[in-house]
Amino acid sequence: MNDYMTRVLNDVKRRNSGETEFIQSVEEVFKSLEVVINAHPEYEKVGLLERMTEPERVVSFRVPWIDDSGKVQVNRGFRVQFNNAIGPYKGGLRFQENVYLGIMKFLAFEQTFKNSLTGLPIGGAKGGSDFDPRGKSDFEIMRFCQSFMTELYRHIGADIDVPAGDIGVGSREIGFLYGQYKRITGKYESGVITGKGMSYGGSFVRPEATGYGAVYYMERVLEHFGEKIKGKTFAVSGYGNVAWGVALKVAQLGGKVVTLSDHTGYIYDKDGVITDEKIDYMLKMRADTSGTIKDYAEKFSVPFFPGEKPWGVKVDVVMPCATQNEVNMEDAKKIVEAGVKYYAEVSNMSTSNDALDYLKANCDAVCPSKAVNAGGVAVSALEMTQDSIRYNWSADKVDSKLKDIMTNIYEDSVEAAEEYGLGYDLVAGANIAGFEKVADAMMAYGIV
Ligand code: 2IT
Repeated sequence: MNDYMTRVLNDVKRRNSGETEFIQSVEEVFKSLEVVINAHPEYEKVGLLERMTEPERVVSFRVPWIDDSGKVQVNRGFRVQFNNAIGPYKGGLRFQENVYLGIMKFLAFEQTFKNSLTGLPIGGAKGGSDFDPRGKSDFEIMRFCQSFMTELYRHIGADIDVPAGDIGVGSREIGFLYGQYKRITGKYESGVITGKGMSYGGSFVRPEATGYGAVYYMERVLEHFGEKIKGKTFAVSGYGNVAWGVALKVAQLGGKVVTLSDHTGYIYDKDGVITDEKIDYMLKMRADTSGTIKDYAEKFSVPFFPGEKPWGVKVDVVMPCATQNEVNMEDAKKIVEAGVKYYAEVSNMSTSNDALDYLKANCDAVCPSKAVNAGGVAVSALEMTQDSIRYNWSADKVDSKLKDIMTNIYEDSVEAAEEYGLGYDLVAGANIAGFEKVADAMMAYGIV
C-alpha cells in the first residue's frame, strides 16, 4: 500500500479502535484501490480517502419498549449515513444481539460501494439495533419497531435516507416500521422504506432478489469458464431469506443446494433442496424463530452435523449466505481441499481477509459480496422508482431488470480489473468499479 493509503488506514485504525469489522472492510477495499490511487494523485490533494472512510453522520439512540410481562426493556438503535454522493442514503436495518457501531459502520461502508455498483442512484447507509428478535412475540416485535421508528423517522425520508431489511428484519418488521412512520408523519410516503408488502407499495421479486441476483451473477462466472448451473452442486450456509432465494433459483436452473445451516450446525441433503415442499419449509422455519436447522434434518430424514459449518463438503460452488466472517482461514483450507472451484460470498463480508486472499490464490473464481448480493438493494431501488411513479411493474419485468443489473455488475467488475492490469480479479474489479463512480461525484462537489 502506498504512503498516502497507509497514513489514511492508520488514522482509520486509531479513530475506530475496537471496531474490528469496520477496519477489516476498509483494509479489504484499500488493497484493491492502490492501483487507482497511484494513477490519480489528485485524490490525495483533496483528502478523498480520508473523507470516504469517515461516515457523514452517525446516529445512536435509546429504544425503550415494554415486553409481554410488563418489564421495561432498553436497546440501542443506530443509523450510519455513510455517503450520499450519488443518491439518497440507502441500506438495510439489522436487528441482532451482536449489533454495535463497528458492524453498522462496516455494513454502511460496504453498502456505499455496492450501491454504486448497481448503477442506480443510491448512497450508502446501514442501521439496526442489538435487539434480539428470537423468541419474541409479534406484539413485542411490534412495540420494539414502533419505538425504534419513533426516533428514526426524523432522520429518514424518500429523498434523504431509505432503510430496508437485513438480518432479523423481514416483511413483518418492515410493516410495523412503515406503519409507525406513516402514523407519526401523517404522510403516505411509500418511498421512505423498501421491502414493503405488495398491498402497500412493495415490488414483485424483492423477497427473492438477493438470492436470485447472486445466482444470476454466478451464471455469468460459470459462463466465463464454459460452464452452467445445471448439474452443479452448491454448499450454502444459513436458511433465511438469502439462502432461500439462492436455493429456489439454483433449483429452477437445474442445480442443487445440498447444505443449509445455522449457529447450531448444518444439514446435508444429497438430493438437494429442490422440491417445492423443501423450499417452502425454509420459509416456515424462518417464520418460527424458536426452531433450528435440525428441524429440517428431522422432517426430511437427512444427516445433521451439530456444531459444524458446511465448509469442506465436496461441491462445485460454495456460497456463504449467513453473516460476516463465517469463513475463516481454517474453513478456506477445507473449501480448497474439497476441490471447490467457485466461491461467491453472498452474506456481507462472509470471509476474513486472509481467507479471501487464500481462496483467490486457490479457486478459479472468487466473487465478493458487494457485487454478488447487490441484487437485493438493486431491486429496492427499483421499488423506490415504482413508488415514485405510483405503478407496479410485473414480476417478469423486475426480474429481467435484475438479471441485466447483475450482468452489468459482473461485466463492469471484469473490465475495471482488466483496465488496471489485474487480470480476472472480481474482488478488485468490484471495489474499483464501485469506488470510481462515488469518487467522480465527490470530486465534482469540492470539499464537502
Ligand atoms: O445488505 C444489503 O444490501 C441489504 N440488506 C439490502 C438493503 C436494501 O436497501 O435493500
